[in-house]
Amino acid sequence: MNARVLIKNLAALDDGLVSVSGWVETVRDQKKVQFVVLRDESGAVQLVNPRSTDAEGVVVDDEPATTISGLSQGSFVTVTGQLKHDERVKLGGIEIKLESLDVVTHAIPETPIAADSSLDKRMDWRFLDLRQPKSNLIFRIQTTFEHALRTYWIEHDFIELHTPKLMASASESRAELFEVEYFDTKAYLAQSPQFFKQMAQSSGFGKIFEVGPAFRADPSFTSRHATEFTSVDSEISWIDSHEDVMQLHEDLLVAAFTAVKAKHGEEVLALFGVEVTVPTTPFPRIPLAEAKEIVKSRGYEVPRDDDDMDPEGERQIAAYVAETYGHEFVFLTDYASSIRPFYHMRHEGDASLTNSYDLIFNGTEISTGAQREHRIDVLTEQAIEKGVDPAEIAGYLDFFRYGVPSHGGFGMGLARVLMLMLHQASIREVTYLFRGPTRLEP
Ligand code: AMO
Repeated sequence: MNARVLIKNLAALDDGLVSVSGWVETVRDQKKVQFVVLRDESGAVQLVNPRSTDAEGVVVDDEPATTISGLSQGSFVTVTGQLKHDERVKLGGIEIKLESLDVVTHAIPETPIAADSSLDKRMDWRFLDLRQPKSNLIFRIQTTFEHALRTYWIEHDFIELHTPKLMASASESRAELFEVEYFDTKAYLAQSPQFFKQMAQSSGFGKIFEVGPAFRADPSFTSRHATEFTSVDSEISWIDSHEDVMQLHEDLLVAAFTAVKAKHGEEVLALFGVEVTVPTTPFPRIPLAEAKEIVKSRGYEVPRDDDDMDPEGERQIAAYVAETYGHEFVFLTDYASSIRPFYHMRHEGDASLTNSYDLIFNGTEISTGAQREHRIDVLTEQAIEKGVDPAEIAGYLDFFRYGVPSHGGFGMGLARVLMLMLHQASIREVTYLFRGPTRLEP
């Protein structure tokens, strides 16, 4: 038997006998000839089966014609046949004239979802929804994106970590914390690898990264929040300020966007109508207070003066940056201490501001980064000021008592980046299996 060929590789082959496997997308069962469009993970191809006739010219029911007549959409099959290049064939200029067709599994003919089904319905049947070429492309892009980040980290001597997701205390804040039974006690699901990526600095690891799950008991139903998401984290020692973290962050994104554009740029344009743009460095940097003024001058006032940028403010500042600098990214820097966690280092000489940033991409936050406070006395004071009981985070505070270098890092939501890169309306579209307040299945 011929070895299986991926459909995308057929075009490069000479005419001759081939074997392909995949699922049935459409069947056109005509009187004199049958057409099947077969799809696999790499593309689609037309199969053609001219019906046989008897001596009087009457069509006879032979194989594989009978099987094709009963073939339901979605069934998985293996076929062999003669590959033929023919410019007249719309689908890729090739077709396969069938010699045999084996049905591996029959699909129930009535598919539960259609192209116009609601997002929620599609998510109920995610395994079928993912058969769409667009979904398949999203996860190939994600693979390339992560691979490019990892290549950058490895080439720059970073160490990969897998920090535990079962924790004895909160890792970000007491809000949005999942509590789980843990034998005779309680454990919490990690909201971020924050504490343990900082621990690696105290351990003398220098530069680290982690790509792993993070959990937030966030009851909201926005398009950009999930209760479980993949967090892309990195942390580096010996920095002078958050500027060093921002430089690392933009270099990583340039590497990842370059790889995605090179490998998938044409397909993204064809399927999503989106041009992948490799960002130029340095990305624009705007202190938060100034960004709020800019947004105000555009006619939108961010509610409450001491608060974070809200989603509309993020969209407005992104529009300003796009118009002024032609850039899709902007670092908003120097957030007020009042809205940042206790572990962010504050400005020397102005404790009201932090050495921190948020990264906005196409109008939505994708990341938070900061220089960390590494001086144990200042860190403890800041914790107390924020209402964090030092006794509760005693293990974390110990990391700073036995020597630790200056350091900083960032956390970035993987799905947010993909959603904004591909101009998708929700992270549900770019998450393999979304988890939200009312979704635990499939
Ligand atoms: P922060 O809480 O801002 O910072 O989270 C970092 C990034 O993670 C993503 N994110 C989410 N994505 C989907 N659903 C959610 N519920 C969700 N929450 C957060 C966002 C966000 O920008 N420890 C710090 C990072 C650091 O300083 O290193 C932290 O977790 O893209």
